[in-house]
Amino acid sequence: MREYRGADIRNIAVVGHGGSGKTSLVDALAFVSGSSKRHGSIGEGSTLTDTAPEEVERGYSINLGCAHAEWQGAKINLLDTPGFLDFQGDALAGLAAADGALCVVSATAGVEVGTERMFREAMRRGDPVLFVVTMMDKEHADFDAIYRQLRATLTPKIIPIEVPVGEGAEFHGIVNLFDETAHVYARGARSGAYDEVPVPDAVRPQYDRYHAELIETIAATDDTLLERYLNGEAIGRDEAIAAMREAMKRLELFPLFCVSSTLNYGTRAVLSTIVELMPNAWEMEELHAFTGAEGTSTVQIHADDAAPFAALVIKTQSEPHVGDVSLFRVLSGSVRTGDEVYNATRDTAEKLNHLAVPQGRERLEVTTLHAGDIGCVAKLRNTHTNDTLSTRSHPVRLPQVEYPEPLVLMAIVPLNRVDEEKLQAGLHRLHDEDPTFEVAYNTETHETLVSGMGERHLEVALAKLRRKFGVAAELKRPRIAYRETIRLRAEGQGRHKKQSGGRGQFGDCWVRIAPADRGEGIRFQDHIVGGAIPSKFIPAVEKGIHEAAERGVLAGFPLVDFIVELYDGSYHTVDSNEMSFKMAGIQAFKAIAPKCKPVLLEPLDEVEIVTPEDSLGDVLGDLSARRGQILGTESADDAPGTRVRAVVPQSELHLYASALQSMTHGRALFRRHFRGYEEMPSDAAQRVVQEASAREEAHPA
Ligand SMILES: Nc1nc2c(ncn2[C@@H]2O[C@H](COP(=O)(O)OP(=O)(O)O)[C@@H](O)[C@H]2O)c(=O)[nH]1
Ligand SMILES: [Mg+2]
Repeated sequence: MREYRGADIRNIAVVGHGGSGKTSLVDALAFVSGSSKRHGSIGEGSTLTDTAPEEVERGYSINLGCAHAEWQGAKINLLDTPGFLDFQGDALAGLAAADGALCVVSATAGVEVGTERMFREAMRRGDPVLFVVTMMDKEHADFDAIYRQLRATLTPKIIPIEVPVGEGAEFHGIVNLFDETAHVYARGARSGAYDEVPVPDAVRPQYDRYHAELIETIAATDDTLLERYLNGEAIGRDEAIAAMREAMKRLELFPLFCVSSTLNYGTRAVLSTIVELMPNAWEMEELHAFTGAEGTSTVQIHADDAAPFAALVIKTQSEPHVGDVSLFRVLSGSVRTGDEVYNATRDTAEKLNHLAVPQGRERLEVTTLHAGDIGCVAKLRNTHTNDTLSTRSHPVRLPQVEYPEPLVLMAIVPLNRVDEEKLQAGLHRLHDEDPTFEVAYNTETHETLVSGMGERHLEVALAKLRRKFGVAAELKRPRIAYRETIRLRAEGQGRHKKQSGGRGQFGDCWVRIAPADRGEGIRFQDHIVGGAIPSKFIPAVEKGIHEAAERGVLAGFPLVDFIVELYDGSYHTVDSNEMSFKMAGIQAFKAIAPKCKPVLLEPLDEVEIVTPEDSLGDVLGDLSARRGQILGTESADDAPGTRVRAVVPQSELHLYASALQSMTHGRALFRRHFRGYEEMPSDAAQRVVQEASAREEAHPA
């Protein structure tokens, strides 16, 4: 592999809805450039970038994949991203590592949720976008219709720079609107080779219309060009291209293409256009990175070979027999194979043995990588997704990819109890690879909880656990960490007395229990006067009450938010000890708490939803069926639709993300976070109490 410098590198994220043809396009582009030797297919599981068994089996992308196409003296790094929302973490990482996006739209499905979402994300990042209509060979493919739909739903700044010759089964070429030539493909050949011919008569009217529109649109982005255009002067190809390139950087124009990846028609034109119109790696916007361990000051990062080395790890992935493979983008400086670098995020030294560039799963070894390039390396010791690699002499931490918070929560248990430790280790490795997959332990319900972007995400995590870490596990509906509290004040005695042969046990206390504010926990007050209980035994009473409260009185959940006043008691000089007073504390709690009108508390989340207008009624109705309390609705500013904020019991939110997506056809945005505990309505509480006593009967403690 040749050495490439930033000016000859293009980093392109291929984004769009799941199933729109991204992986097939990446494969076709690498193949038609000659950089990949075979033309893979999804059906055969032989594409460059869908190589994990989980991807081959399911037929869709899960992990960020990276391949490259060497074309016209440049190297195009293609970051193939997963389209499903469940795996959007990797799609966001792909966008973050690229300087521009290729937004893929299927000629038959058109604009879908994932198209919109990824286009908006690219806009937010300020990245230029090329649109590609794929699957032009499929029945009912309709380029004009897709073009109109794109303009109507995404932006009117989309403009075709080529048009198809034929559509569906008749698709056999493209006409380039800049060059006034057509590429016509021999039927059945899939090599990507074509004949260059004059614009066929059948396409002439379409050519004239689109050509005029293109030139007028480009002229409108530049005052001098516009003046000449209005004076009726011709605008040459090169100046039109130059103006388009600048307009793309300002997000004022988005060119549109069409291809068939299966037949390899139109793919070379996509490569040439990427080289010609997309920014090179040296044009990257300046970044600010934190210096030193405290990260108090920042330093500018330029794509400059002479600057100190700094690279962001976009993705790590552990593979059986290979170990961890880290994919990274060099943002400044260059690096040579065998170099020792410094992971400033974790304060560890790492050695870059066998530096390589990825071609799908294959790694092609290189001696040097320059600023702006994307490379990979295996077997780093302690480097994970989103870490920065730099040098000991110039340690920096680069801005990290911001991942969305997980939306779906499940409990996980190993099928075989002896695998518990392996399960924990595997789960933490999965989190290191994929920050949108989180692991936690709930000390109240004693469950290991995993959370992710959707059910599919968690199911794939199970499959990875089994394959990579040899643990079979299952997902369960998580238990809700209910709590109990009291509504009334009461008092009473706890007395523990035992006389069995030798030394006896004696503890006696008088206690008052009263409600406290939500979130106060247990507040213990010692009001003993005159040494009715010696002070050394008082902590034992408190301990006993805590222990008893932990077991609750209604349904076995910890009882919280109350004040305990210890106001009297008695002791025995010989028989009293700490144990006896702890027992007395337990007795006191058991005797008094039931008289205090105990009630159940349930955990509530605050949820924030952005829903399209036409689903608002359904979303609100569903929230109230879930005992949700609407806090407010307003029109959203960051996405089309209405923002709804509500407080909903956690027990009603199980798999809510999935329900919401099916209610809104995948167009809703959703966030949740823990809000606090509130008293449960009595009918709902009744059910929880009944379930608890049924559990108690089945498995007595
Ligand atoms: N006929 C036809 N099918 C295609 C084309 N590109 C992709 N496909 C098929 O569309 C499906 C989805 O493609 P894939 O590349 O996995 O889409 P992705 O999810 O966006 O990566 C697969 O079954 C592909 O074989 C194309 O140009 N023509
Ligand atoms: Mg894919």
